Amino acid sequence: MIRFIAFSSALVLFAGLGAADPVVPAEQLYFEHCAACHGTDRLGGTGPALIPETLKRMRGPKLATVIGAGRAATQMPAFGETLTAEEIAAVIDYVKVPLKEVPDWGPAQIAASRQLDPGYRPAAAPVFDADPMNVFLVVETGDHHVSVVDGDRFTVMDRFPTPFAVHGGPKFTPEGRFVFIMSRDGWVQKYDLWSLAEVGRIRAGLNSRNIAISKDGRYLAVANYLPRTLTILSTADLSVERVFDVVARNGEASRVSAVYQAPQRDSFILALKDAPEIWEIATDPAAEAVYEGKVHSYEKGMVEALPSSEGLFALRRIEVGEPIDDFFFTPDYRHLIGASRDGARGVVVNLHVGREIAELPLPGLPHLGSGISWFNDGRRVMATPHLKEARLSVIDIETWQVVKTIETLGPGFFLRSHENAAHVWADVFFGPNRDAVHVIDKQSLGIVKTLRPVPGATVAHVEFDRDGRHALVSVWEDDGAVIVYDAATLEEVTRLPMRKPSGKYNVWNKVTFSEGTSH
Ligand code: DHE
Repeated sequence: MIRFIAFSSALVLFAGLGAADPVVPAEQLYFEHCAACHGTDRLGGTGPALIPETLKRMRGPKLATVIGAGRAATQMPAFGETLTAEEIAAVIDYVKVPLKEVPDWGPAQIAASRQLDPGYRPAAAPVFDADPMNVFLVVETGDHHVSVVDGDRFTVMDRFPTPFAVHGGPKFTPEGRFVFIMSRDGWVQKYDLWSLAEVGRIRAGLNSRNIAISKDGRYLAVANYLPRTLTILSTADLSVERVFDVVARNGEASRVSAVYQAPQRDSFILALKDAPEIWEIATDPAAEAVYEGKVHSYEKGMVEALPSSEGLFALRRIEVGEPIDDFFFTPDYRHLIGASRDGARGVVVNLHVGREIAELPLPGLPHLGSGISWFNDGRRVMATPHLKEARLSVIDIETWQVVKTIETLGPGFFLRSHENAAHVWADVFFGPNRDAVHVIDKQSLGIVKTLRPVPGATVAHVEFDRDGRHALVSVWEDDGAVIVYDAATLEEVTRLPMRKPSGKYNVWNKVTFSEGTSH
């Protein structure tokens, strides 16, 4: 091994200081052992990107364990025999250093990453006899697969590999046939639920946040952290329709906190994470919004400034008091409730008039993206968990008052219900009671039962079937399970073994924008 001397302390490994052992720079270790799969630029290859933007968001085993012991069911080998503990620590320090430069990832690079499956043959009708609108997708984060589950018989109809580290909800075309799945490394995978087959994939960003599909199902918006862009893809063939540089009015480039479809408005709505702006992008070709700014248009050349215009992808900006990190929409998509990650208050933005109209006391990191709404005693309320406090806040969305604070056994991540269900299910994701899920009466707002599906094992995320008769709960462990409960009796019906299942998504509930689910 070569001895390097001019390297920053973060990148240099001193193996046995004072002894005769060689000093091996971490960069060299990276190139020798990691670059072949993770890329010389650390942006990923057959393995995921190794950059702080992705790594600091990963839950699960510590990096040292992954490097030392490998990752089961993946091509990640164990380096415990090849590298010393100090060498492993040095590689970890190395991959935690931000990239000096973010490479260009514009329309040309995105388009070049597109891979359509040559073996894909679209079926004329579903290749199974289950109700195609009552199918669930279960994201299994343990080995990066998705299981396709028949929502009546609770059997697995297909299990397919996904890109590494899928995050957020997959998005379905309006008729429920195709689904799009996004990974934190910016890959978007298209899967045909009728044919039970992958159609293709494309890397729409280098580090991405979430995706949204347009009302007509023709466009998919991908919210990116790296680069500072919003990519719009054609859902038909995954080609690039448009890449917006996300630049605020003040000229600052910004990450996108998240993007969602607003069905009644026929638009995408996104919030900028680094600037106090909300963007609305028309998905209706007849939209009257005014376009401002610069875009990349793949078909028309690299960068162009469109004239102030109306129509498809017209952009409207709404200025707010501070950047919004996490947000929720009222079911009519008239109001957005937003919160910044460090703040203790929420703001209500009226999207029609384009300004803040109210404030809400929401300390302890409300996780508004998990919010759901329902009717309580004739008034519409929404509820949100808090990532740092053991409680749920229930808010009247006409008066903007917190009507109830429900104390829980620990901070939770997700909430779920269904129009036909009497209860809200709330996991306790953090702390000593993370094996518990509370079942809360939608009218009395009291906890009626606390289930512990597998004592000691983390419980995360609930999803209902299309009729709201069953609630599916994830046991978020490597040898975990999805447990099906009768939503009325709260008794277990069956359990399906799964590899660290996280989100579950019912086609019907998603395409109909069920009020009990997040979108
Ligand atoms: Fe998520 C959805 C943000 C950490 C699992 N998460 C979302 C969405 C956002 C978000 C904006 C909505 C996207 C959508 O569905 O279109 N998540 C964040 C964070 O800011 C946070 C706290 C930090 C981060 O890592 O970025 C975070 N999320 C996590 C996790 O640690 C979880 C538990 C495991 C993981 O996969 O990383 C996790 N997030 C999920 C899941 C959904 C999700 C399962 C989809 C929920 C749904 O029902 O739609």
